Amino acid sequence: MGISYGEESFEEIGEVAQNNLDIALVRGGDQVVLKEAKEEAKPQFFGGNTDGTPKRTRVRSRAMSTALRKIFAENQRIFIMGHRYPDMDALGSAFGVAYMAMMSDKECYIILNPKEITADIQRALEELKKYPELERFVITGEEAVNLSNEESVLVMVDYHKPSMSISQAVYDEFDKIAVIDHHRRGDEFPDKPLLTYIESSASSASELVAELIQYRASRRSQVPKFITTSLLAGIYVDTKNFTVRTTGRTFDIAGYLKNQGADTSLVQYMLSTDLDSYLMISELVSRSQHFREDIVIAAADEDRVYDSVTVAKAADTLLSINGICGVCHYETARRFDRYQC
Ligand SMILES: [Mn+2]
Repeated sequence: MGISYGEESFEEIGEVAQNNLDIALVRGGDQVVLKEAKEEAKPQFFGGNTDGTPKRTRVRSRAMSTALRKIFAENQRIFIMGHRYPDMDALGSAFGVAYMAMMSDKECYIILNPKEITADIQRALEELKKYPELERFVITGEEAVNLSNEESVLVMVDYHKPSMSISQAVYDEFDKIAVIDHHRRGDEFPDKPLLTYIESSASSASELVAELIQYRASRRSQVPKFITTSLLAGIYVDTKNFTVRTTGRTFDIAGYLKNQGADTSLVQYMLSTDLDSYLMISELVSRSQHFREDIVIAAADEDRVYDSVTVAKAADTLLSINGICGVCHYETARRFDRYQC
């Protein structure tokens, strides 16, 4: 909750209350932030972690790295799952977590649904074939349910809403759960997770996970090239090539990944567009119409389904056109009940 009061206008008090709510979310939720609507007022925190600071700190990331290591030490099998139709950020962060499990000498598994693979993930999986020792981590939801035991933990990466899980059966199977995400926390959330690392100021889950790896890495251990490259690709997609949500820390960690052997031309390849999807993107772009001078809407046919990557790329293409500052894909907006403007 975010609460404010004072002698300012309702609008200003409302703004401070909203801001307080944001602070509560950044701090991990489960708390109330109260602050009077005037410049010099200090916020008060109730519940959650009372003496935490609202800013993202390296101390916190180091603490998370240690906490995760402890959770891994207490378990035998580490299962990692992203959101449905995973993108490179979900896959990159999943492999990053898998690397940490490897450093703890644990068995680890990454859950993917072969029926929900987009073109960029397909290219990454092709590349993965060159790394048989990593490829064997990838399993289906059914396999995960069979493999899970008392000493198993599930790490959710790049999402936190249970209903967005690649496999609902896998989510239901676990009561020990850790969450690593960069999306603003919503209402729907797992019950009593062992660890919650939600940092909405981070560009991507890959950025968060790469930082966790950085704190654990020793000079002896070389992070496999596939993993550093996937993490970097995750940062690329979520920041649209370092143009949005990018902070100094994003560049810091990108530099670290590059020094660890990340291959930028491979990133380019993984994120490239093939002719079929290029044609679908063009199809959407060609159907766009001005809604206002600076906003266009691309409305698809009622019965035509585009995957989210295609939709996002079409929106990016339209946004790169001079004078356009908002793009709205009608079907997406209707289905997900939100506008990507
Ligand atoms: Mn992401």
